[in-house]
Amino acid sequence: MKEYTYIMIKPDGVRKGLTCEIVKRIQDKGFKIELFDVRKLNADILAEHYSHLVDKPFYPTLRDFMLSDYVVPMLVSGENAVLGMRELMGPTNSADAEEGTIRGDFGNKSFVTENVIHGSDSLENALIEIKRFFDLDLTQGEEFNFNKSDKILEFF
Ligand code: IDP
Ligand code: MG
Repeated sequence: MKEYTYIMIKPDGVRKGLTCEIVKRIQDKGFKIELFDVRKLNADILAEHYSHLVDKPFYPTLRDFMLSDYVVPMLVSGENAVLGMRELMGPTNSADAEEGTIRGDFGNKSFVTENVIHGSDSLENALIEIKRFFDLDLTQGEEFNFNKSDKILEFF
């Protein structure tokens, strides 16, 4: 089934100049980047995005990191895109991530927060995150005709 997932290069990935390398890895795996953006997040959208973590002691560190620089939100599609992207990324802690995964190759192995990339963890959350970051109402498995020029005008 054609799936949609929400991917976001985090500030450490942008600062390390990894945007093109990550885009290439996503495309080489056969996925399509439907929408691509560069922007700074604000505290409100981040607290929504990480609502499962706002009460954790490390949340202020995570928030300051995520707001520290530009991020690259992407809407990615393809067969098995949600799980396939999680595999390409590797596990949350870069120290546990295998070589050849994005986090394994580029994440900070001494600091779990700096793991370069976000990817939705379920089909349902992917749609919620796509709505949150791109204001699009998608359905998994359905074709959608993306009007890229509209989105570019909307977000820049
Ligand atoms: P995920 O990004 O692999 O889905 P989540 O548990 O949703 O992992 O956590 C979101 C992000 O919060 C992680 O990618 C990482 O940047 C940060 N994070 C998760 N757990 C910790 C922790 O124990 N200490 C510090 N930062 C963490
Ligand atoms: Mg997560």
